[in-house]
Amino acid sequence: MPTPEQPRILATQQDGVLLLGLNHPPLNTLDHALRQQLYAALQTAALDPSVQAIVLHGAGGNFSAGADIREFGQPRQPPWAGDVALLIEASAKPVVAALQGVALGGGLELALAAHARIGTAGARLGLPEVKLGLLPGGGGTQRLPRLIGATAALPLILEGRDVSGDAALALGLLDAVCDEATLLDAAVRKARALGDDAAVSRPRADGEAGRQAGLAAIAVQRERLAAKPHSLPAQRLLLDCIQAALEQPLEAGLQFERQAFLQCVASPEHRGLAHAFFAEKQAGKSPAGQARPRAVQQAGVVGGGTMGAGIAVAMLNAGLDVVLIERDAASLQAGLDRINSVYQRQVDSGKLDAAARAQRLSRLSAATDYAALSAADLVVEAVFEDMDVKAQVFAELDRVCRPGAILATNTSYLDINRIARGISRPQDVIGLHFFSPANVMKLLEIVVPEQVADDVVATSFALARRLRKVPVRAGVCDGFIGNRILYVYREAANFMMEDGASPYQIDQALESFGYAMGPFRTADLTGGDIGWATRKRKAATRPPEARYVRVADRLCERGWFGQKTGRGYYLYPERGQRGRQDPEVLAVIEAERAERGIEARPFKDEEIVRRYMAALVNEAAKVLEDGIALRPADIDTALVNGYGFPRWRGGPMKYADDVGLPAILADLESYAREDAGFWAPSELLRRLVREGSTFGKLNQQH
Ligand code: 3H9
Repeated sequence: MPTPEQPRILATQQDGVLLLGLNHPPLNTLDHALRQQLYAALQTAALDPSVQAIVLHGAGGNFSAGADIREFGQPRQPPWAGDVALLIEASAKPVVAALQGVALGGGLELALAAHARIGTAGARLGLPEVKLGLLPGGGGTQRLPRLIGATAALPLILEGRDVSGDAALALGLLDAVCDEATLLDAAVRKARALGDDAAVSRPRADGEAGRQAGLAAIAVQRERLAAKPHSLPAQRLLLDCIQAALEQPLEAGLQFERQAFLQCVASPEHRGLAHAFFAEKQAGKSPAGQARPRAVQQAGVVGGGTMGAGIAVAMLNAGLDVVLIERDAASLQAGLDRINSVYQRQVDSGKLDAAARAQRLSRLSAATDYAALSAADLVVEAVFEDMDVKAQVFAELDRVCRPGAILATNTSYLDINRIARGISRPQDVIGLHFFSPANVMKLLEIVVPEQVADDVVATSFALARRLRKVPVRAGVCDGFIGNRILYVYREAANFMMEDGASPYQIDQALESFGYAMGPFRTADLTGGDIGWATRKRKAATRPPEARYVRVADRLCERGWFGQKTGRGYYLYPERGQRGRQDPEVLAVIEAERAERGIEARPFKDEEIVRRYMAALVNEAAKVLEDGIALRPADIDTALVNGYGFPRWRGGPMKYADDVGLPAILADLESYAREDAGFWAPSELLRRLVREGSTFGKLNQQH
């Protein structure tokens, strides 16, 4: 409960207009205390003859980020956000919502119940509940379609997308837009102007034609969801709710929505998505304590290949000035062409307008001389993955960059400690491991070498936020967090393939588990040559007794690198099409088995998933044990955002807790009877099982 010094509602009066400020910083989430106090304030206002109208606003720059997600795991306490919304809607005195900062979820639902809405142009309005496996439970599925029409409301609710104040005005979601300084005055004027007309019931935005269009749009979405291997219960239920909004009176629709919301709150998908949300928040906090980030405005990118170009675009999009460096004029032009073509595709698809592209490109410059980096605050090296090449680049950077500039490498596996030790300022060297395409993929592994300064780590986390990336701190080892774990569970898939499961069955089993693509389909997409290079690199350090499956090498030797060569594990007769099974690949696998004397055995899909997950979780536990990842939530965040792990399962560590760590350990122990080296259970996993603990409890220790 709030102390008397920290009321959740700040009430002031301005000439008969009562201003009620939501006051639960920083985001004014609608926790129980806030709902209770707001409900009471509205009841009092109804009876107070000095109050003629009410303005609802948010203190501290935000209206509200919606319900307090942490409360969903606890017993529900009235009043609900929906009850408060009903009171607002039924108020005989006009209520105007003044929106700035975020107005999301339950926050926007309160505003939807008001008699008018005024917002700032930059406000972010939306119903993002679906991203948490929920649906708007405070009347949003009923009031938004009534206000702006079902066809416009449907994508906003189904995708959980937010819109700016300007866009909301165009949709009819806001009645007016103004700047922050005048927001409250404008809302007060509006509340007075509404006078006694406020309580008059509002007509639906849709006529009969709109209603039919809405029903048709719902039918299309139902078909789309039915065709997906996995959709959230919330996605199906919210369509039912919007349909109810078109077919039933408000009161019945609200009842329907409340039941659907309760179903979503109880779903494992909600628990998984809420876990992923909080895991990201935890992972995103800089481990460098109070260290203050260095200022970054000018960035350099060395190397204009696919990765470097993507990094440059990400930085330009975030408002940074970028200098691109390449070794010669032709390579530089190729790099610039790549950047231009990324933007061209965005303009062609309508995601970006030509003026915004021009603005971003105006901050890009290019050079073949490293001296152009002399004023850079941060440089990211994205050249060929070779220690000697990288060492040369860092020697150049050491020579030309100003003192205090941050020197980052985008290597995926090289020893960053060695790179740092090779120059005169190891404290400024850090790993920024982007994922391809770097302007799209969310994950950013921030790899911290031994000598790095705290403020360099803090700057990297601040930069990630600016680039809208999801950062995870990683220690230095071959593959850091994600690629190190990936290598092991891919091996488990290879073993199963050699032992009798086809790559197609393995993909299908893991796609049913929730991956958008199974491991072999993914290998075809990324290019078989990439994995081939990794395997060649690791060959020297692979223990001679370790099992090694040669199928992938056999395909690469034939030039079958996947989609880009028209065949890999699958056949791709036409570009962009989903691959077809290839009998010749099955013959290659059969030949390998014959050579090794392996008799194929049948696999059930369930066993495929269990082995894959046991390998993944076991290596993840070793990554924790070695201090490469700080906490299980960081691994969940990395695997969900960079490796396609189904988000609605929360992440592999959450999955392991859900299945039960003793069950995972028992699987490992039984598989270890076949191959004691590969399946050796991690010490951490054994300890957690002994202590009856979980990865979730480990998270709480941080
Ligand atoms: C809902 O409304 C259901 C209703 O329909 C029905 C009701 C019946 N709850 O992200 P940040 C925490 S469902 C609890 O770093 P930003 C966050 O964990 C809700 N906590 O700030 C962090 O805590 P900590 C629908 C929340 O400026 C701190 O606040 N709403 C919530 O980068 C700062 O967060 C949503 O889904 C919450 N709702 O981004 C919005 N929101 O410091 C979810 C945040 O301890 N929130 N926290 O780590 C967001 O998307 C972003 O937080 C937001 C601000 C964009 C708002």
